[in-house]
Amino acid sequence: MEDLSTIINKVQSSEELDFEDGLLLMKSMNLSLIGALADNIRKKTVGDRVMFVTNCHINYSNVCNSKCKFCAYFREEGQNGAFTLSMDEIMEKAEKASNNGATELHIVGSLNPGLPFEYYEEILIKIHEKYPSLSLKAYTAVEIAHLSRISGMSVREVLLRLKKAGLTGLPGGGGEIFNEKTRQQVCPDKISGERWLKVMETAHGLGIKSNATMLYGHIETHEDIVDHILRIRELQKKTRGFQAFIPLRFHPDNTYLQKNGIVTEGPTGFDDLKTIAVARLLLNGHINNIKSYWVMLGEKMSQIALAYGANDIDGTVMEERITHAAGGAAPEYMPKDRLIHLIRNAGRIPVERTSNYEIIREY
Ligand code: V47
Repeated sequence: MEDLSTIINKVQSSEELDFEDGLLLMKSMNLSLIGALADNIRKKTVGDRVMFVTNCHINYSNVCNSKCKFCAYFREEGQNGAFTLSMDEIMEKAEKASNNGATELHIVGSLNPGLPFEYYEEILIKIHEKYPSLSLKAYTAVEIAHLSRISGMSVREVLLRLKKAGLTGLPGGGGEIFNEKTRQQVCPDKISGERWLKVMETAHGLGIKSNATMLYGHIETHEDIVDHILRIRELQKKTRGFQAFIPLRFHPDNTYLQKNGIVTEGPTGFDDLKTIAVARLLLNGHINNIKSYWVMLGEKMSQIALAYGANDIDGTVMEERITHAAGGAAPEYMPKDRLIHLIRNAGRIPVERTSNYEIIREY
């Protein structure tokens, strides 16, 4: 087994881990040691609380011209299953979420060439007008770049307009994997990793916080994973605008990658836990919240990940479509009581939070 003693010493003396350290960790099979290191750092930095939010996803459309090879959610215009929600349908969903006690709406969709900037803006204005206390975590950096392109406004102007309309923060989607060569293979028509980071930098500069994601378990290498996390860390040093990091577990069903025999299976449990743990170790001191997203990891693995460096389990979610289109077997909705039960049974303290990580209630 490889020697991790230098890394153990660095972690214990709070020294920053570098690319080579990250690579050694990713290549290591000593999961219990890596997990224990990450769990220790988690305990030191954020304690025993595990955060969750009462939230609802609204996916406004699946008509998309990006056609990413890992995505089973998108449809072509007019294709069977293609949809775009009307404002009334969106308001119905917002009402249902509000009645169910949601404090956050996670609104994301697609790069639909038929929708103007005003559609996106109106969603926020209408919901914010009617439900001013609902936080609107809406539109990924990829959608923001798309809105800039179709409206002729700069990214800054787009963000300012959306902020005025009621935007609370940006979700972390669309990060995928930054390495240019790998990105070209899995999402050639998406903005580059560099541009994704630039949009986030602009948002952070305007006081709009965001999350960051990484899609793992497809064709990426260990180098790609470490590079991705470190690029997020570098931006975080500059802006302090990322609130959480979320490794997203690839689901292959119905995707181009699976249909063409490029990736036949999703990541194993070992990969899931190691990715969470390595993220905690590499981001230590920079991003405190590491999410184990139950929709993608499943109930059991997301709970176990709490012992491998994670301190946030996302939320009740209600109505997620992206993972479910790709074969995600987790339920559509996790009642608050169930989240609390899972957290307590991991020996931790359940804490309901707002979209921006303010504490609502400790259970
Ligand atoms: O951007 C697409 C990914 C993302 C697949 O910010 C897939 O709090 C797995 O970003 N298998 C959307 N993943 C989800 C997302 C997210 C989720 C929860 C919380 C937050 C947050 C953000 O899902 C996409 C893409 O990276 N994705 N297809 C798939 N087949």
